[in-house]
Amino acid sequence: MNKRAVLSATGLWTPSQSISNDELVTSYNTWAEAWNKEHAGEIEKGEVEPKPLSSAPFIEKASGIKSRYVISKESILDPAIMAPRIAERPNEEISILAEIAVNAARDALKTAGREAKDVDAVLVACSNLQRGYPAISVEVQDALGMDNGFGYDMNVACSSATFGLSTAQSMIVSGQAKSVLVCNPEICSGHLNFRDRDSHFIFGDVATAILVEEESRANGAAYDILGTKLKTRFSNNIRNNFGFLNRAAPEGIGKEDKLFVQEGRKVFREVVPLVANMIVEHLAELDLAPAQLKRLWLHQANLSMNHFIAKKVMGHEVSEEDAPVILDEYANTSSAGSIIAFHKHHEDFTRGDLGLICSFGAGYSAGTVVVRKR
Ligand code: CO8
Repeated sequence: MNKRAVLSATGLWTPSQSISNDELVTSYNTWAEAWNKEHAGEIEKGEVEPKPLSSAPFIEKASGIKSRYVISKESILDPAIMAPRIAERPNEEISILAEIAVNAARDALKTAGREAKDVDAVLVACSNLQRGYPAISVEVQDALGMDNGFGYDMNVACSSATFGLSTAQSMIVSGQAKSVLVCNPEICSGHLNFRDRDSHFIFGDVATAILVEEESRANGAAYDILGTKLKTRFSNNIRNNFGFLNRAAPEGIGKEDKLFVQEGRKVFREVVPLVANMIVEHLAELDLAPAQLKRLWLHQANLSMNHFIAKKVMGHEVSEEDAPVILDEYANTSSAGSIIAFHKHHEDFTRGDLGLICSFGAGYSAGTVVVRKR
């Protein structure tokens, strides 16, 4: 008989520094005004467009974001730099991505009352991997002190965590592993263009972890994983052309598309129906009605996007209790967003309560995971 998988615990690591919309906008506008002054002649001749100014009220109204946590605040806000500054580390030292993954992993293990030796596999599933090899997950495995098992890295952009959860579930069901740690270290500030007015406010840094175990190991705090559903559909509307072949291009590093770029409006329009339909389909496949769900832990990219999706699924306006928001404090943390929402808003669940974790983003990619409190 197939084994069954449970979500035993989640973990969270949050950077100590946070940037408010006002701070971010002051930095951007200082840079933009200086740039416009420097290029006044060309602007007057119509040779270049002036840099438009950003606005904190716009950011909050358009996205719901009020602040974001970052690893390197000072350099991001310095108009002369406007990027994180994270020093390279010697090979003998743990890499920053592995370090924050380990912090979140330890939090999840502690919550579940487990030790690293109880874990068979580590998946590092996130949007931006620090290097090609050795896999970050193998470094995490080593840093946690796991003597056995294996690890590999996965990237499905904002859906990395739900795809990772689904992979972990499959490993348990097939008998390949009894306990899998899925880590989502997201240093989004590394790939964000802080000089692009349309996207400079979108992302923050964080790490989450999810412990998925065989049912026989579960304690009372765990959640049955009733089902997972994954979907991808190719789109150029969210794209980042950074990669190892950049140095091979005769034209050099080239355009600003080696950082995050998106057509935000198109993403909004196309992803809302895709995700709402997917949730309804997934619930129907499990013989569940939307009204049976106590909570939607949705991807945290845009507040109105979540309102539209939740309303389409539930058939009525939803409260913050039905679909919690962490976007205001954390901004978009890519794959970690729905996991932070779950982590911070599940303690009131009692036996039998149903909820849905849902991600969506670049690819396009979307993942849904239906869970029931044991
Ligand atoms: N300040 C003031 N005005 C602004 C600003 C600003 N900062 N930005 C834009 N405006 C102006 C525009 O110029 C425009 O003016 P006009 O009407 O005169 O042309 C007006 O405001 C409206 O602009 P938009 O149409 O762009 O504004 P929207 O209301 O659409 O809001 C959003 C923009 C918030 C970006 C919104 O479209 C959105 O959130 N869309 C969904 C995006 C989304 O979900 N993306 C998912 C990406 S995440 C992902 O997949 C992970 C990728 C990997 C992570 C990598 C880490 C970096």
